Amino acid sequence: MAGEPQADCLFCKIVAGEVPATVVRESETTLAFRDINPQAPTHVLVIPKAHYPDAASLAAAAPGLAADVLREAGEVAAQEKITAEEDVPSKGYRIVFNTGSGAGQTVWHAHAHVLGGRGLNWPPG
Ligand code: IU
Repeated sequence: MAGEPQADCLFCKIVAGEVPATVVRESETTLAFRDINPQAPTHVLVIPKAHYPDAASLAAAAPGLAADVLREAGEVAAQEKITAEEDVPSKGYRIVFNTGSGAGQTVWHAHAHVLGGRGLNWPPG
């Protein structure tokens, strides 16, 4: 059922405390932890505790929860001191939801990547 924990889901196991993670923030509905393979000085994943396979299905089924994830992504950026500063190229951050294997999604539990701490190129690879 939508939102229910999935036995074979890595991020559900992190939420359950069965797999370790370096948690940087937690709310009633979300968890934020450091990516094990960081692509920038700050690389934090923000997930809903409930299981939805990707961002679009999360937003469709539980829009309030999708908003919680986005708000927490902003709080992570503030906590990590990577929010935008005029004329400081290493400031500012990116929120990314890889969606589908062709776009790089490897874990089928919705997650926002919060990336920053260096200048970020556009377009992304
Ligand atoms: P993706 O957008 O689905 O590719 O993101 C999954 C991320 O989960 C990826 O950046 C991995 O490095 C990260 N990750 C993790 O943080 N901890 C883990 O145990 C595993 C993957 I497996």
